[in-house]
Amino acid sequence: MKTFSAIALAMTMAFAAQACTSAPPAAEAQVAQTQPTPKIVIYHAEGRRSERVVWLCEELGLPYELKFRRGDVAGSFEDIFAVNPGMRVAPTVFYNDELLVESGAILEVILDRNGNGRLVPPVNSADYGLHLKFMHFAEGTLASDVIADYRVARATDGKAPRGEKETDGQRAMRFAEDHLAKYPWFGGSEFTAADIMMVFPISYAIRMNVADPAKYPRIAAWQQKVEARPAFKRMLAIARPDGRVAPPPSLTLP
Ligand SMILES: N[C@@H](CCC(=O)N[C@@H](CS)C(=O)NCC(=O)O)C(=O)O
Repeated sequence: MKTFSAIALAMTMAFAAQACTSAPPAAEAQVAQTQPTPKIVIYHAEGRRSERVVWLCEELGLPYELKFRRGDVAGSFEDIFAVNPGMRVAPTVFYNDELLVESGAILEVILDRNGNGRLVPPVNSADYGLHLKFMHFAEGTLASDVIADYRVARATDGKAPRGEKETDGQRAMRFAEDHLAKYPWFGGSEFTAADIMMVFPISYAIRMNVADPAKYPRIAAWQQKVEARPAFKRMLAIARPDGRVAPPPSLTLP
């Protein structure tokens, strides 16, 4: 099985070398004090939700091993099936010997055990409720509604929905846009793991033409901010080195 290890990449790519060692020393020391550094193995497919776990580890400066077949999404999924036959899904993650699925839950496990308070607002703050809302909204509402819109369109005329009546996915995008009128980040005043969760369904909605980007200028500005983060760029270089591989086709614009 051909695999790619973030650690191996870090040895050969100058910027990746920075990637795996770029957390502030103080933060790394804190992680070491709270929990022993785990062995995290991320089963990944390029352009898929497993990028969230890579990005989180990069933000936290946690070491991880990344397994995927470069340029071969179907092959990457075969490797996932071999270790997780009950649920062939990306991300599939081993945290030491625990097999984890469901990206939001995986992020929460890592944050609870090794985050040392980073990327989550204090539990008693007003931001905490916002953060948790969008941690769950990302998959529970936005991703499911946007993907349902996409599938309905693909099963019918293949056209981007651009009628006056909002689709469920567009309604969810508007809800996110309205939130950003009041707060700079999905978790309130600071960048949190909720922002990591929101990137996939938002970029899917825009890329697949489910939603018209002109209607969501705050989302567009937020996307620029998150994509400018050094940890996001490191994630792209490591987990999506050749850009998107085998992306599904976008809906046809009118
Ligand atoms: N809610 C799950 C969704 C995971 C999911 O559906 N992942 C996609 C890739 S983005 C997948 O593995 N699809 C199966 C396939 O393409 O065969 C999560 O957030 O982890």
